[in-house]
Amino acid sequence: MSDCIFCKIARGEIPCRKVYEDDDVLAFHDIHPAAPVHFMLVPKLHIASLMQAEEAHAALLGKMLLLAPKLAKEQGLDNGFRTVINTGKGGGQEVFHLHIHVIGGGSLPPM
Ligand code: IU
Repeated sequence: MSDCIFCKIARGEIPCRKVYEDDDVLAFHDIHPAAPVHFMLVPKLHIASLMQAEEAHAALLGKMLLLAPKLAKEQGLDNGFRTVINTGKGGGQEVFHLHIHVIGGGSLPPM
């Protein structure tokens, strides 16, 4: 989607603090971190939210989930981390391009 901010970041049109990139996925630090380490994994393909994810996206979603612990470890989160996917307005989603938050490095309150 041409006017989606995360699509623009994924295309390199808007700068980000990159954590990881391959042909399918970009990871970058959140501009308003909720903890000492807070980055997001986004698919380069525009999927508005988890509600719009389909069977055809299964491998992509699996790849993102498996990247989360790998990148978290690279960011120093040896002791664990939290993953969050806000979905839809009712789920607190603000940017309508699917993303997985990876948060850690401090003491997180129980959910
Ligand atoms: P949410 O799951 O849609 O609520 O989270 C969107 C996140 O995207 C939020 O934590 C923002 O700080 C973050 N973000 C960003 O890192 N860079 C941006 O240009 C924009 C939002 I817009």
